[in-house]
Amino acid sequence: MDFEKQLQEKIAQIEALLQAYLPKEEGYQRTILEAMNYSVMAGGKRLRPMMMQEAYIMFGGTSQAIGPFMAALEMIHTYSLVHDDLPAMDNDLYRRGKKTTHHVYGEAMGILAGDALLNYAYETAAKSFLLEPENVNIGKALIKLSEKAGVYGMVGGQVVDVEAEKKQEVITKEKLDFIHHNKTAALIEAALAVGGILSGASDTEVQKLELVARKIGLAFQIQDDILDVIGKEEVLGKPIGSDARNEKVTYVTYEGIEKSKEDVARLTDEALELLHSLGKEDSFLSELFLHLVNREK
Ligand code: GRG
Repeated sequence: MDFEKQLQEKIAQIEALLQAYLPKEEGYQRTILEAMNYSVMAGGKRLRPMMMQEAYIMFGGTSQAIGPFMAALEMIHTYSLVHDDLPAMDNDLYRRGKKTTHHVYGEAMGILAGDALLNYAYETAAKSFLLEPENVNIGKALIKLSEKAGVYGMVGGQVVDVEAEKKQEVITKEKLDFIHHNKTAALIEAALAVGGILSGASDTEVQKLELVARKIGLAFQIQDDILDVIGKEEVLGKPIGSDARNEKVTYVTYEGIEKSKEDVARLTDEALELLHSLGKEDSFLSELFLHLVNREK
């Protein structure tokens, strides 16, 4: 089967999984349940749960216990986007070609929808215990997921980013690396690491998976910065040029477009070499990484 067809099938499977775990829209708090479902089901590439599943399969995982973690990671990713779009942060009105959550439901519901998704993510991930009670790695996977999403991961990166932007600070390359590693790469690290942990990969293998993810995460962020300069709005589903408008220092500011493109390709090559060194069958994951180098959205 060709890659594009496989990709679409995997997206459809992940969306069915998400539907199964998302809440029913009922009760007095119905509005927040609708806002949660709207945010998660508004589209998106579903890369993080996809990567998690591939890492799980790579190390021989076969149980359904990965499902709750896949859904949880996409909920955490979605909450971060919902909060990032709020007036207090980027104040964006469109994402994935649709109105942002606060643009549809108002600011208060936007905040609450993010809070609700973050809580619901852990409620969902913990259901893995019910599916495979004998898997001693589920607790370890929960710790990894929460670390990568929290102050020593994505939230930490976002804090430094927001602070630098507010102060209009001339940001060093070192600080920019910190931001990218945490804000962007940390959830990709969570994806590969949790997949590996749940299927019983060794600590050394999990460390290698995290390094693969770190490189892919950085490449992904650089591509995001490139697309904000030369992307097509109708493909991206959001306006371009927001970094320049916000006078935001990005990887492209430091390195220029051409060097940035080279770095995306170099980091991807390094990640692939490391991935192959694990000695497992990884063909879809490799193809997915290569696909991301040329992504237009
Ligand atoms: C609010 C705690 C908090 C964190 C926000 C995710 C994030 C941190 C900010 C969003 C802005 C941004 C450029 C983040 C870098 C990571 C990134 C490119 C996210 C978009 O991920 P995609 O492209 O999104 O996988 P889709 O829409 O495909 O799911």
